[in-house]
Amino acid sequence: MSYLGFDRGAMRRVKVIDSHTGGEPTRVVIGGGPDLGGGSLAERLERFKADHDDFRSAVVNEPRGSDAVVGALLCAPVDQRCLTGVIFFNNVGYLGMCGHGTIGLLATLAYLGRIRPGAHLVETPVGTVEARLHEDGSVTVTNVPSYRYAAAVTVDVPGIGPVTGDIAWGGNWFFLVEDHGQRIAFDNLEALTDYTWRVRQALARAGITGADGQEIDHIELFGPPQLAGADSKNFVLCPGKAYDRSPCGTGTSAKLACLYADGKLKEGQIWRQESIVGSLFEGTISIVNDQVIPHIRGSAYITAEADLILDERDPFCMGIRK
Ligand code: PYC
Repeated sequence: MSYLGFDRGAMRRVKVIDSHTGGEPTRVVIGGGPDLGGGSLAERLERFKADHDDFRSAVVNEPRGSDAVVGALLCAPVDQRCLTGVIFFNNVGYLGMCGHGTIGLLATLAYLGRIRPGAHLVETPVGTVEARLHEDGSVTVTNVPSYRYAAAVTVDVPGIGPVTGDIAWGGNWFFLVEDHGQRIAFDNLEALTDYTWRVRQALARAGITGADGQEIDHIELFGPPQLAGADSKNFVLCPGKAYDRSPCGTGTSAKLACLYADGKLKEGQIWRQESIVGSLFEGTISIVNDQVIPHIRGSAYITAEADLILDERDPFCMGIRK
């Protein structure tokens, strides 16, 4: 029925559940997403990029979302032992893995009554991870093998000077900097964003990459913790220039791999990573076949259950693109 041009039945609806993990939002698409066909998650990610990038923007960008929102599209898994497959995306593109997003995904599926406490396998474009839902609602993500790719790499950053950091993989590529002279504090967000954005651009200009020439699109700074019991506080710049409100699951995985490589973290030892907004992840590692396997524990809370409306007459129907 059409009323003032609104034909509710004809409008495209996307069913989503919103949550936040340590302050960082996740929007899980549980209905109305594009059909990406078959094949591996990595192949379906390529189809998502090529044919449905406007859907990504519609779900996470303004006016429906914000720069901080990470979207999660549920996909049928290839490996039938897996609970689901998932492709994570953000304001400018796609993520290999997402730690806070996986915690949000498990909380979402628990909220929907689709899972019980216990271990569940989740397929991502960069590998299968395990996510354990605990009785108290918290989630431990056992991430993909993580490693330090290069230690003490120096890049010359215009307006700053030489900056030295480690390049590490935690499901995404990170440049991790300890010695930066910045104050890691919530009232210093603008300066932290400016500093890390300059570092990221300088890395790209200098051709400094992760393995196989992959772009380093996350920059992570560390400083002293403020929370009692925490080991460190971080600031993480995400690919689309938003900062991670959570301690960043893949970033904490990269940090654990570097600590292990430096002999500063043993198997089973707990590392408590505080985020820039004061939320906390607990991380440990196990060593399997000489590989560092990070385990990241955190909690997510549901914030909304909604239908996104995609009205073709809306000039910003597919979001305001970056
Ligand atoms: O938790 O891995 C993470 C993450 C990546 C980008 C934002 N959050």
